Amino acid sequence: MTRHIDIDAFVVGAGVGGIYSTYRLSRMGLSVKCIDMASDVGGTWYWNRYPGAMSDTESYLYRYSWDKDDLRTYPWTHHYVYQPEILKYLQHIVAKHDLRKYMQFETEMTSATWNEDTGRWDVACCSGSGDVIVHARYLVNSLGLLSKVNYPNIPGLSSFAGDLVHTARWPEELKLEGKKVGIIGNGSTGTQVMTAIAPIVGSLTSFQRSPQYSVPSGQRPVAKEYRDRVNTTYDQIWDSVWSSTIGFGVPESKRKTMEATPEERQQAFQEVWDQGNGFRFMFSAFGDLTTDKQANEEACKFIRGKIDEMVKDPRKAAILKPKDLYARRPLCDTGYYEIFNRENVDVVDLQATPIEKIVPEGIQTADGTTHQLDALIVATGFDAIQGSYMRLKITGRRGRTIEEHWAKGPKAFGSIACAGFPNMFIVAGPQGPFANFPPVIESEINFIMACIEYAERTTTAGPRIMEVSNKAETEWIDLCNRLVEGSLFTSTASWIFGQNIPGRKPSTNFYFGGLKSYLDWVKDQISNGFPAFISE
Ligand code: NA7
Repeated sequence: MTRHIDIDAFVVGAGVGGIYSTYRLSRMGLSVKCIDMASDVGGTWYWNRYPGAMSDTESYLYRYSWDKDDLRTYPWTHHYVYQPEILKYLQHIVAKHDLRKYMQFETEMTSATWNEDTGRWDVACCSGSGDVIVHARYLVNSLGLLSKVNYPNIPGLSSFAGDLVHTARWPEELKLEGKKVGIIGNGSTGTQVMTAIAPIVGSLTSFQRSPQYSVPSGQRPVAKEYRDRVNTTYDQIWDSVWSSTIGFGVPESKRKTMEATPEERQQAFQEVWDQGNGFRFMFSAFGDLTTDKQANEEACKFIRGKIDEMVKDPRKAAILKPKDLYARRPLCDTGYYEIFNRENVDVVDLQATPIEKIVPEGIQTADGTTHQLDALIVATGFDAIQGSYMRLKITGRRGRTIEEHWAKGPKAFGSIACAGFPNMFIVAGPQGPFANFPPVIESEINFIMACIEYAERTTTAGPRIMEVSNKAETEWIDLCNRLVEGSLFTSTASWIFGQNIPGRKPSTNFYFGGLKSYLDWVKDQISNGFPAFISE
């Protein structure tokens, strides 16, 4: 029998965004429930358990800013946090703030329908303990930006007789020691997993479609003096994040690359290379690598030179060196290129010899070779942003579904609300700031909570509705489209513009105006009484 539950706010997803949303809504005094398909909290960090999984944001910023006491007291061991440590941190926050009592796991939202009569969302959920319809005034979707797994569409994939594993669904019992391992995908995930497993596998072959630029992360244990320094300057650190463009705690240079002499350029690139961190390399030495082609090519030359120095075998080095621009999500690593100096690690250039098909014993490439494998890892990423939403039936006003609303590409006003979907909010939706995720997620949730507080405050009787107008939504998308003009990121095909999914038209999925300007814009929206929302 289907149960019915009436609550004020329903949160879907118990990752970084769902946890903070649940915290805020419960502290607002609303009745709240949070569900997740997983068996515990963590979101991305619950699912991505592959060896070497880590954040590439400095540890002191890969956490919530709002628990000041916790910032100064909770331990972390390295400059970058590994997945098990992040998961533990999230579990700790949930326990510390007693949020588990609002949460239910192994429960999936299957549909959500706006009910015009009641002014509520009717949300259908299923779990092992039966089906439930939740009637909620506010629906907060925190399904994750990178959660719908993308499997490559390669003939014969399912015929593979060995272990076939996607990095985002890593089985804990998988043993790779001594095995012949192949991997498809060398993005941020692929490079991490390859670096971690190279020393333990029998052989590792990277089937590489597009080579990647990566710089050292500078991963190392955290010294006491460093932690003390962070603790005493934490307020300033967060202030600088909120007033920055990318929110990674690295300096953001305005210096023009081509105004420096060749020697100065070399020195500036070397300094950020030595300090480590992909975002530092891209944004701290010079301020125009993502907008000026000539400047960008200087950075490419520098990194290619490093690859030549690091990779001893010229054949491997030639395959590993990208030829296109340095204009994807910047990567950093803990010795990625160096693993190719090992005899048990090789790279196959799929541009020269594409994969023909997968056969039970391995991968067959166009040159007729069958690469024998015991295990095949697919590190092929996600159907980012819209992927998580398109598989659900979310129906707003007049029976219009989110699929219809997003037919020409995903869109959300300020990344948080869609026209025709009253009182529905999205965390880390389309057109959010292209910046460090934890501060972005917090910023968006703070905006969502301001909307909900406003609705709760301004209407005492009847349904409390916050519904963004079509006009405001369109203006936001137009702004995002204008901001992306001139960015070199548009020249490379990646998940950032939805181009990693075959057949998908590119769309502007991020707000490239920077975190500070997003926050200033949110402040204006709030202080002007939410002009983008239709008043009833
Ligand atoms: P990404 O960044 O989307 O990388 C996926 C990788 O998989 C990339 O190297 C792709 O090559 C490769 N790929 C995808 N499909 C294929 C096929 N069919 N054949 C060969 N190679 C393929 O995913 P990640 O998980 O690494 O990272 C996603 C984000 O998660 C990351 O930015 C972090 O923020 C966390 P391509 O470049 O498309 O040629």
